[in-house]
Amino acid sequence: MGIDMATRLGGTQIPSPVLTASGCAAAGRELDPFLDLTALGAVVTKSVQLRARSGRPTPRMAETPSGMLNSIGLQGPGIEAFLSDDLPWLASRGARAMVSIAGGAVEEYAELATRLRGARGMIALEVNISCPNVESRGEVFACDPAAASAVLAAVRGADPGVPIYAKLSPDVTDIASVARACADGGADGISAINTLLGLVIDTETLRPVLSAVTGGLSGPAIRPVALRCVWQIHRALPETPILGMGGITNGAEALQFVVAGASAVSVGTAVFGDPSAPERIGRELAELLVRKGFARLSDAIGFAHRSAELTDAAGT
Ligand code: RRO
Repeated sequence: MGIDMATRLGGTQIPSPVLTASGCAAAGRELDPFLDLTALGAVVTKSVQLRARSGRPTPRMAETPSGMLNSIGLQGPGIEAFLSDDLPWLASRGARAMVSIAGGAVEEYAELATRLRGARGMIALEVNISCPNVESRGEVFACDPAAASAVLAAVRGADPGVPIYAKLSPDVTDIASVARACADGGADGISAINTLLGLVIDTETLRPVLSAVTGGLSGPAIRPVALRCVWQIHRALPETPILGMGGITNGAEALQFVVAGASAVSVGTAVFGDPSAPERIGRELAELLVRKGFARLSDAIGFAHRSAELTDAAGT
């Protein structure tokens, strides 16, 4: 329809600003029957660790008003199987992969980045330093700027050869300072946000629904929080690209993230109800941008910040 929807993940150009969100479609196979994976900006894969992991005991998902709570606990095949099976499958489909990595120690992130160096089909790394379901809940790297920076510096030092995004948690007092620490450590971009730590109690059993007690809240319930985080990060670091996510279900909601400062968006929880959602949202976003008179997606990034009447005080 004549609008240029191309954008960049760090230095890498992608044809669409809509990506999947890590953890909501494993390594993309589940979505393949429902949409054209190659039409997405990228498939963001479930966070992979050095070793295979079965995750937390069930129940590990619960419905919430306008959202869901999960405590999957980093279930996954481990980096070896990921490299021999998942990533080659995505590459054989012609899909671009943004590979999410997670670890329990700085050195594990560095080793993962080293193992992934030069992997076919990988166009970016998302460094997940914000999983709320780690065994030691108090030790989320993204809740401490120095720890976050150390992980990003280690990944940068491993030189994976692709843009590196740091995935942040909203469960902090000042997300902009964590984003700045990640950029200083070597992140090319910021993914915002991971889930918020939440709790649901069953009023029959009077016990937490999730076996892990707490879990990560996602879906439309968290969208205003996510949007506020993108806004604050863009204001603090206007040159740093942001992959925005949190409860996006349609093009208008994606547009909110773009004008708040995101150069691309991830769609996660929405795919459970509508597996073709990322493709539909890309179409709807393009239509809306045309209706608003934009010739290029890139002209809309951060547009809401340019309004003359916004003062610095109002913008933070
Ligand atoms: O696997 C999980 O339980 C999980 C991860 Br790694 C994450 O980053 N965010 C989330 O809500 N769940």
